[in-house]
Amino acid sequence: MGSYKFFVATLILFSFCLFSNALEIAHDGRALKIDGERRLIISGAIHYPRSTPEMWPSLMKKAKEGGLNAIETYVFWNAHEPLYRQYDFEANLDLIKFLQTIQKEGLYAILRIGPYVCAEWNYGGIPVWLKSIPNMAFRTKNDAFMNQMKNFTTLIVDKVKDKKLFANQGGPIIIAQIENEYGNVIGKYGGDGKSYINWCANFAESLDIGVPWIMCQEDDAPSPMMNTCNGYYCDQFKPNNNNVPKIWTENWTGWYKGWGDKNPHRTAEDVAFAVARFYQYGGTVQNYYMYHGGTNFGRVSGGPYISTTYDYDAPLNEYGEPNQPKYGHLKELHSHLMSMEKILTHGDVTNKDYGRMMSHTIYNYNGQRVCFFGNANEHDDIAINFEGKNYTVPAWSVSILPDCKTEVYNTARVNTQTSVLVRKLPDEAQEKLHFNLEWKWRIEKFEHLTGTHSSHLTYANQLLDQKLVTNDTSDYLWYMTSFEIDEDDPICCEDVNLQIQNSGHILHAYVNGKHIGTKYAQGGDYKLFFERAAKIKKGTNHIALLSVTVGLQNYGDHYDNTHNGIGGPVKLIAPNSREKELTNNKWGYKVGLNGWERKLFEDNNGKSRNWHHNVPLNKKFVWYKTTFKTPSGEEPVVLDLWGMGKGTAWVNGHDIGRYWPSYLTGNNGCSSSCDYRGAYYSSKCTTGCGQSSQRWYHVPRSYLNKEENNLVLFEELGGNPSNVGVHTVTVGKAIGHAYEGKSLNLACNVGRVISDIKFASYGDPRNVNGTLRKGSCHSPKSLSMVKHTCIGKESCSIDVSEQTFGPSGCRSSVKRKRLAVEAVC
Ligand SMILES: *[C@@H]1O[C@H](CO)[C@@H](O)[C@H](O)[C@H]1NC(C)=O
Ligand SMILES: *[C@@H]1O[C@H](CO)[C@@H](O)[C@H](O)[C@H]1NC(C)=O
Ligand SMILES: *[C@@H]1O[C@H](CO)[C@@H](O)[C@H](O)[C@H]1NC(C)=O
Ligand SMILES: *[C@@H]1O[C@H](CO)[C@@H](O)[C@H](O)[C@H]1NC(C)=O
Ligand SMILES: CC(=O)N[C@H]1CO[C@H](CO)[C@@H](O)[C@@H]1O
Repeated sequence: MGSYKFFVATLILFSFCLFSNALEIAHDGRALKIDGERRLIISGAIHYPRSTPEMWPSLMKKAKEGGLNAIETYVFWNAHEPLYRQYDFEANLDLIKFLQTIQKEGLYAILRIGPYVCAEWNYGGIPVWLKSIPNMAFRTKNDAFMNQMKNFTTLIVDKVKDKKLFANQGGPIIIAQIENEYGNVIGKYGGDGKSYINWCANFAESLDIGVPWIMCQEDDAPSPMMNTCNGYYCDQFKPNNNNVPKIWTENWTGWYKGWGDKNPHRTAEDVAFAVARFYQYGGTVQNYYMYHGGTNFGRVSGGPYISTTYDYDAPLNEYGEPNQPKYGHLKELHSHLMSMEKILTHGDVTNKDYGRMMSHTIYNYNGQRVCFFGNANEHDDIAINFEGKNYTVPAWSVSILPDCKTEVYNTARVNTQTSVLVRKLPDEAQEKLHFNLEWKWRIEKFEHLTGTHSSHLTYANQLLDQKLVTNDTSDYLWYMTSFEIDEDDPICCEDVNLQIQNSGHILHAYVNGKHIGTKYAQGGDYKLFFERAAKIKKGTNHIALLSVTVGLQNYGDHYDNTHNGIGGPVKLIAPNSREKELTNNKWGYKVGLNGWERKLFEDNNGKSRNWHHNVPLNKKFVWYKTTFKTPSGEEPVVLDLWGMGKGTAWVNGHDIGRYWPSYLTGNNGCSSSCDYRGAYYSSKCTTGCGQSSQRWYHVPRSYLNKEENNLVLFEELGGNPSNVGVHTVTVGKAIGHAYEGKSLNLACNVGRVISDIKFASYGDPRNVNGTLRKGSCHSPKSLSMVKHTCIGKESCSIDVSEQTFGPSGCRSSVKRKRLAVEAVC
């Protein structure tokens, strides 16, 4: 009895402890203070709708293993409230579950509510239906907008409070954000911009969330809002107030990609340099944008023209696997920074400038010192003498010396392997199951090509903005009109040109039931000019224009007013320049396509008798379907859509996003070598010239059935499905590099072993255009030693030293011997 009572008492006490871990979040000019303690915050952005709930626990685990202590996300209003007061918080929109997953992993959360988010997200995250509210103007002193913003923001804050997810309630959220990068556009809104941002601050404060609010990229953020920095480098940033620490909310780890764009790549050395410099110069809170970029499923990508992959060259790749060496190189940096947390947040700071962009910073706390040696010179390695010892700091790098004597980390010396990913058929023996898929097809039925009289249509005597007609429920909108031509008509009955100004992003034009042309915007100009020959006849003529959007504008001042669809004028022009203008004709509007309405992408929809064999090639507006077997194992699954034109793909009814593999990148501007030195810009170090801008499409494992899956494609431009295949993504080779005194760790994907060592050299190996070569010296035992240690293992670790390899014969001018290895997985 007695012991039973004791047990109950401990249980109660224990649960009391669990629920009373409320944290007090404050800040001073130095750092965020959690329960009175100044802390370093190393955070990474992961957007919940860009992955699946099944992926979240592993993403959080890897983030934590990668040395983060916080996860940041935006909140996506138009995903949660697609229609007025109709909400969606299910599946990958389950914000609460996402925050709870963060909490379970023992991480903090940063909640950027916005609700304007930019984020390459459709329409910057604001629902299009707001536009149908009278007198609406976005992101300025406008009652209609402020009321809706208030309604949604309050809903989110209440939901989050309800589940006790703010830190002062015992939850993970330590910082929240209102608005987003408003400082970039405020000038364009005049005095109303200033009033609006003050209103945002007061409104946010009134929500009484118990943790600090930030406004990123907003120089004159009204107190107590904290201003923060976004950019590739933020070491020179000064907050809006002496009481605000130096916070970096968007450290761009790479860059996003649009249709037609090459693959962006920001080196591990350069990201590490930017981060180390930020902490060298007193920064204490930073967030990687993105830590995991993920996938733009469905129609969520903005832009326009943002691709379906949102990989971002982030530390975790699109599939949630480490992007090596970036992940590992930053992990090492984080562990050093965290080990110096107390000193960095409390120490007295002294700086010394050596000239030529070389500086050192010493933090001294009660006699304990840490040193940063920073060399921002793009060209020269610089040698300094510090307290009687010589140090060489490579160009564009920061060295960290936790005791001011021994360098433990340099941002330019990467000790993590480079993993080269390959996509392969899951099992060569099963090639048939994953490659030679058996396709059926049916045509998308067009009903209004030669007649617009239907009660289902909307009519107007003008050309309407596409998104206002569709409320953005579809990419597709038909604009249709008819007109009579009699013999006296000045343009009667010859070959004419149909000329359409300002349509975009894609236009398919039909005259009297006949397709006369398709055109899509390219090269960043989304206002298409369309002109094609057409035949006009006596009597009634019909024009049907199918206008297609590829993601709505998400950035810029007054971006919400960007016109979509056909802007006009629309004219017929006869060879002798006589014209007929149709701009103010009676136009009928039909939203969406039939196959969508009938949900042909869902499993058992569409009677099988309507699906045919003998698939046509290069035919526009075709639905294709097939089935495929689930690849065994755990490796990420992708569809290879090479051969297809443009459209949408569904797996078991899940919309995996728009596809456009036929959109190729430009031929120029790529190079096989990439110099990490010098400031990064988004076109630096790009790869994939002259190739499909996105060939591979992620299919999350949780979308797959146990054995067989349905795949449906809607093809809009014309393609050939015979190349389509189901592949898995795995590490194909691992290229490792480590300096004397460190160890070299190599690993394949979990479950795969290292099958061969192609190259190994202990000495001063070189990397020549991506190929490893022996340098001036080399231990002859290198290859056999590494083979012996690694082949047949999932991972291996080798100490880089003469003890392991024997003499290398290197001259003393080789300051730092190293080991380079190429392993085949
Ligand atoms: C768009 O949504 C708004 C808000 O629900 C509604 O008032 C409006 O009628 C819708 N527009 C169309 C064309 O459906
Ligand atoms: C949001 O608006 C709806 C009515 O449209 C109202 O019922 C609800 O209370 C509002 N929510 C807030 C938090 O103001
Ligand atoms: C450090 O470098 C200076 C200048 O290059 C050199 O004269 C000196 O001998 C070096 N000291 C040590 C300890 O290597
Ligand atoms: C490396 O590549 C560049 C350009 O691709 C080429 O000019 C150069 O000759 C290559 N260097 C070697 C050593 O192959
Ligand atoms: C000013 C600017 O370009 N901001 C961008 C920073 O990066 C994020 C993510 O890519 C974008 O959403 C912002 O527009």
